[in-house]
Amino acid sequence: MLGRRKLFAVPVAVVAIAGVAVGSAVAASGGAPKVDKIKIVSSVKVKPGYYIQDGLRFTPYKSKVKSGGTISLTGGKGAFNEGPHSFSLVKKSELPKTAKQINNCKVCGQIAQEHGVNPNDENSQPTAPYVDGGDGFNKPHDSALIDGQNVKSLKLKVTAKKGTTLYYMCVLHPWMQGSVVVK
Ligand SMILES: [Cu+2]
Repeated sequence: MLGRRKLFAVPVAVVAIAGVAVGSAVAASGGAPKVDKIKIVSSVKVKPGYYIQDGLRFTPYKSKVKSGGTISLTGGKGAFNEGPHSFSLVKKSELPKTAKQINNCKVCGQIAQEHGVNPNDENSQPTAPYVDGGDGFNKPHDSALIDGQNVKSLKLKVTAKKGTTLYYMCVLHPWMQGSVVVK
């Protein structure tokens, strides 16, 4: 079992989600929008004396969805062993690329705060499981939380225009990243 790594100011435990209702980010019923399935998977590789490699990630790394369609996010075995996750749109330039950027992920703290987490209070709870302005997933900082218990899966309506590439990450595990091309 992995210890929880403290990667930024907001403790992972803070993001326990209580009784989350399905919100405005969910695709409207009626019709059959194309669904893009993204899964959170977990794998750990250890080389004693050298390193532990955390293979927690979104898969596929790159995917496609129709504008107006839905991203379906679920977690596989072990996906929540290191706590909940966020699916957060960010600007491409905000994606951390180095260990230093992962350990000092500014956008991670910002998005956690947009979910209602108080960075100065370890017991602070997110008040907003969805941060999307009510208009679906179309811009940086649109974000949703998934914890594998209260929220076992997410269905996120993608309202970004055709031709857009959405870059996303988990603000709790900043190496978890991916992109979705909107067709
Ligand atoms: Cu995560």
